[in-house]
Amino acid sequence: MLKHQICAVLLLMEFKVLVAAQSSCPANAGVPGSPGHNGSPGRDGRDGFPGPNGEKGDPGVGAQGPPGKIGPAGPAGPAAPAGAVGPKGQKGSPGPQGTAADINLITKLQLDIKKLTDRLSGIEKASRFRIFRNIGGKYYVSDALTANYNDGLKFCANAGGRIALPTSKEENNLLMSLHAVLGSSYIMIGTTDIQIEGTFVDMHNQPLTFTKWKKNEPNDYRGSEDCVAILTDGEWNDVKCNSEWHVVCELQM
Ligand SMILES: [Ca+2]
Ligand SMILES: [Ca+2]
Repeated sequence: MLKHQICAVLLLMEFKVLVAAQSSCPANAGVPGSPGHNGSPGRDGRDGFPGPNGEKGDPGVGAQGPPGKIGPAGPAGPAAPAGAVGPKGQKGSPGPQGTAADINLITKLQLDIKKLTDRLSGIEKASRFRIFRNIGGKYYVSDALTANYNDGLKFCANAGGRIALPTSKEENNLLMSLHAVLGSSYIMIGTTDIQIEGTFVDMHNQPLTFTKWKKNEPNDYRGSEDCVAILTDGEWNDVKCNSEWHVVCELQM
């Protein structure tokens, strides 16, 4: 044990002597050692920050491309304002005289146009009535009016016609057929013997060319039958002019 304590004291003394010697006595520089070997390369560094924008480049000089497709039509523009009416032109020179054939053709066309116009006018008049039937060149028309002879005359004259008067079996049958439509028993027809008893005439005071008298008619019953009506079977009877019967007018085409 003592041995160890002595050794420790000696070591401590040696250390103090060494320190005192280093701090108070300059030592001689030693010989430099030889350079060491190069170390191995270091690891890659991190990416740096982005640099500033460069200057704007010069414009390109590429070749012109082909024309594009035609685009869709645009909306219509506003209408141009109407121009002022120009001055009246001079009268032209007369044309060459037409040939006789031309004149005949024009005359014929004018007549055809008049016929068509008259026919159209007649159809228009007939169509205003509730009932209208065509036969040949005439229309029988009616609004189912009942009236005495004088009022019937006025009614048909105002319609542009006259009281119906059949001038053939066909016309008589057509007029007779209107009984079913009118619900009538007597239809007045346009003939009288007012001027000369026993002589029946039409609206133009002309003798009748067609009649369909019932047996024993006209009888001028009690001397007071000067007008005529057609019965449901198509036969005729003379009747009083102030009696009111269905009126049918005829319109000539
Ligand atoms: Ca009579
Ligand atoms: Ca009679």
